[in-house]
Amino acid sequence: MEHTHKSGKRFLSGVLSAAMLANFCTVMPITAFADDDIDAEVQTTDSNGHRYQLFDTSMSWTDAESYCESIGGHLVTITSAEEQQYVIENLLPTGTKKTYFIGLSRDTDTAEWNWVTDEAFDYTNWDYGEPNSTTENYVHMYANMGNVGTWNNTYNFLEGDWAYATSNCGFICEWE
Ligand SMILES: [Ca+2]
Repeated sequence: MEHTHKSGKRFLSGVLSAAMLANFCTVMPITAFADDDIDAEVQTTDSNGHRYQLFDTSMSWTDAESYCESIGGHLVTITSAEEQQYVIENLLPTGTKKTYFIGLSRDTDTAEWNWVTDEAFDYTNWDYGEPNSTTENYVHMYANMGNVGTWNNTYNFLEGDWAYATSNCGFICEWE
């Protein structure tokens, strides 16, 4: 994968025009994102040996989860107060987005909240009054707005540039 990507870069720089390259990136955002975006220098490791990386990039919840999986991880799952505090102290201060997707979503058939890893859902850190809607089936965490670190249920993707829009939402990947 890495080798293919690097040869691809040489091919692109050597042959394609800048306009074509721009088009390539627009059409294939996740592929162009590339697995060498894993950055060992910005990753942090908690006491359980799990690694985390915050991405100040906006995409739908499902695309963010696919992206984390494409680089060997998953959207962050927060299963204890200790892990929540770790994310608040070590990850959120490094980002500029208002909110960050976490790996929690609701099964619309069972109405149950599930972590992407199928870990037990017995720790929660919902903001006051959340989850507040039966149609908001994905979860992000407040970072640079609201009660920092608390969770809000939202939509997979929300257009626009208002506070709750996906354009103001990044995501956090975790590796076991
Ligand atoms: Ca909500």
